[in-house]
Amino acid sequence: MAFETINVEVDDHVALIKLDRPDAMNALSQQLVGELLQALEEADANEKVRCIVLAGSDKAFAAGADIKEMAKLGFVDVFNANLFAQVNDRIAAIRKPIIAAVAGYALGGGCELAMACDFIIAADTAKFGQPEINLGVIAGIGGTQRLARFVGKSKAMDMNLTGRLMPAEEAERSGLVSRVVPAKKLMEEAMGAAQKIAEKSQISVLAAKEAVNRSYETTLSEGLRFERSLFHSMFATEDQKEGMSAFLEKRQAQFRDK
Ligand code: CO8
Repeated sequence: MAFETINVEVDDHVALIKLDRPDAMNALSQQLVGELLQALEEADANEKVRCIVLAGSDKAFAAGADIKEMAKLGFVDVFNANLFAQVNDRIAAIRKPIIAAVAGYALGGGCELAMACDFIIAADTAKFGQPEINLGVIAGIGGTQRLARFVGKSKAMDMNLTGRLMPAEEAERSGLVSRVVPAKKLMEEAMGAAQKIAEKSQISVLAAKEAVNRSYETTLSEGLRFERSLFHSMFATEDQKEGMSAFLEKRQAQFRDK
């Protein structure tokens, strides 16, 4: 199916999904959210794809849910439609890594979407925020929960209560993003990181993602047990033999995802 609000390209084992509503700062309309979830699921199911990069434009990763669409809704509408309820679950079910490449505004649902990815690489122009408080509502898909885990209570409260924007440099310092690069280098950096991931054994990539994500869902002792079981299971793979032999033989590993 051709998409109208996003663009998808698959090249060299990386699926690049770009949000594309330039007239609305990539606001997350229902159509865009539906297309995005479908594209993520198709990339996850595509054997050629080993890593996914999610990006917006130079001006905006996404300026949040579409306020024009939401303004007319009442409680019964959003409750019955279970508005945005699927977003977290369907993104969490994607097994391949998703890198958010953020330039410009990542606000409200845009910031939450970036946080639902596995890590965020930001341009020095990026601005993160949970400004829902200015609209008489609160964050709806993780802005009070994930943000507090990533940047701590004080900054999460500050952002959710005042609606202030956090610049890229502060976001890196606070642990919200993994790297900040000059805006013109953003896509090169994100695609380079995706290529690096694509070269690894997919078995260990999926296991590492699952293990890190488990740390946000469970106690430390349960998480450590989960990690150890996965670590032990890696020794049943051919890629473990290949990776360790290649190191000892001082050559590049040729992983076969077996
Ligand atoms: N929804 C709809 N349209 C938007 C949105 C939005 N969130 N953001 C910007 N636009 C539109 C503007 O209305 C404008 O359209 P038009 O030209 O037709 O008037 C166009 O984009 C350009 O915007 P501005 O003229 O405002 O551009 P500026 O450079 O002056 O400002 C800002 C850019 C700072 C991004 C500003 O547009 C802004 O503050 N936008 C709203 C940010 C916001 O409040 N976001 C939170 C929305 S609520 C939310 O996200 C709840 C999350 C629920 C979960 C979502 C899951 C997917």
